[in-house]
Amino acid sequence: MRSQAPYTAHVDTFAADNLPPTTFQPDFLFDLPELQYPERLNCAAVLLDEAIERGWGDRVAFKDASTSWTYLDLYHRANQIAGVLVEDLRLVPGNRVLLHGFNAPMTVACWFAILKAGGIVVASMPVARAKELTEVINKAQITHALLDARLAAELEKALPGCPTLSYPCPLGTDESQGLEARMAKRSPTFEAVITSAEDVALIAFTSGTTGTPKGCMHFHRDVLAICDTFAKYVLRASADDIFIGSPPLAFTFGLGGLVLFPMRIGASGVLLERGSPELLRTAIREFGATVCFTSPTAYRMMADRPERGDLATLRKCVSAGEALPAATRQLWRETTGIELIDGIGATEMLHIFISADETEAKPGATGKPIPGYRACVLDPTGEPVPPGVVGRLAVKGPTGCRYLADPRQTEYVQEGWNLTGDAYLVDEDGYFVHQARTDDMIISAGYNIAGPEVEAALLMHDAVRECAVIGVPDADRGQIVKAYVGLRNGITPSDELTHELQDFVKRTIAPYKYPRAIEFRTSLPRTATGKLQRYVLREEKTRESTDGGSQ
Ligand code: 3UK
Repeated sequence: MRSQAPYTAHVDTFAADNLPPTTFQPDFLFDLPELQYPERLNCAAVLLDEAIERGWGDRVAFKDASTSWTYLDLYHRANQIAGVLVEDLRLVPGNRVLLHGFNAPMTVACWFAILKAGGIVVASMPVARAKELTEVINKAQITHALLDARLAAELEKALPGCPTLSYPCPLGTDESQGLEARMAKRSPTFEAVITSAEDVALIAFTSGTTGTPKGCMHFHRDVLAICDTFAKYVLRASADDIFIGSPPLAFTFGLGGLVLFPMRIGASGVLLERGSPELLRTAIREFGATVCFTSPTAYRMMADRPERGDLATLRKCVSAGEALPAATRQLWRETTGIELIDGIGATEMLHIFISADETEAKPGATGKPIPGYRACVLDPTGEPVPPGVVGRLAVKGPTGCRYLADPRQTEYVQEGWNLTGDAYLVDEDGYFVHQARTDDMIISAGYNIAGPEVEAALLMHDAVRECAVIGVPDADRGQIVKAYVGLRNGITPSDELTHELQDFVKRTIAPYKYPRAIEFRTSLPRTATGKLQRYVLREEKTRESTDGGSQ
């Protein structure tokens, strides 16, 4: 019998050709009724064209400092850009398109245009440098680029090393070859390419702490699945909500929270070019935002001396990217009256898979597997551990890890489970409690110590603004716990303060976990998405000891 190849709209089959073999892919679960998607589906048409069909055309879709677009405005622009991609830039379904811009309505229009035209979106952070862009472009064999003209210099540096990229097109310029000039000649209607639900829609690159970045491939149906699980069951926002947040759209946390979730329900999103905690706090008031997506650190900083009324419009606040310390949860509740919705997500999983809404939240715990997902904690041999025992977090659901041509697939996916690289335990109530990234566990004198637990304790002290805890080599103990501490404004480092912080930790958690070394820093190394880079501190330490040894 001849087996029939599955339907695809992709003429350029690069993405499908580079999917991991089925045996290396995770199991996928579609238990929920809302996850029964049709075989043919274009997620951009569902989110945008169907919004118009539903009569949402006059509602505000996106705002930024200077623009306010209705759904109809967004629809017309996305269609014109799709026309430019196909007619001017010869895009063929399945081509990869780099989207290199700030969080802005125009970036969202480009995102929809690429998908409506059957292309695959590869979004990059505005802060990406030529080296990072080159890696991404070559890895994903990118043919087209839509980029903010202000970021053109960096891409130009990358271009000589990127033979596949033939069609870069700048936006935000009055050049005749620029996107806006080309759009003016294109129709505001565009028939979306009828993709398969299993055609690749996005290749999202991991923020990557070590090694070359990994491209995570997500299908058209995956984009809807995150709206129909986390957003529908945990966030439970409404059409009147105004979403806001700091994560870049190139980070899937931001894409979901600021674009996909509001659009799935006809709500609106505020897009900020720069999302520092101060700017975010001011923008929340200016735009009357009601739903916020940002990192634990940003919540902590926003709670620091807000002006009266600053955060008053907020209704729901989602924290992800890093573990949420209990002190930050408490501070946010005291400042705003809002119980944070913590959720662990990953680029490989597209969005959040363990969380708890504001009524179920438990301080210090992330939550439980959200509807549509299953999770467990495994020992080194792959067997589930009993409650209370720390092991490796394993998860499966409607989304999962499919690396673009990467041998690390077999590290992330084992026996059908996605292994996120996090150490977790499940407590007596069935809540999943984050311990550390598996590589951030510290082993000191035979004890396992999770760096983030020590950080959470330090953050309860009034003097501490931010901190990072790592294990550093020690002749007697193998490793000792070392804390790098940033102090709040007006507080100066001293030996007394070191002792006070050490005693404070000893009183707060099991005393053997206290930081034997403390170093004060004015800032800590973070990724473009705001995550602490503990490995940078570890490397610094290794360099110091090798340099020291050679003297
Ligand atoms: C860590 C957390 C404890 C964890 C992300 C929401 O962060 C996202 O994706 P990344 O690929 O990183 C994944 C890793 O980050 N992490 C994320 N959230 C939490 N640790 N508590 C949390 N709440 O180590 C995870 O493996 O950058 C987050 C939505 C989409 C995302 N891509």
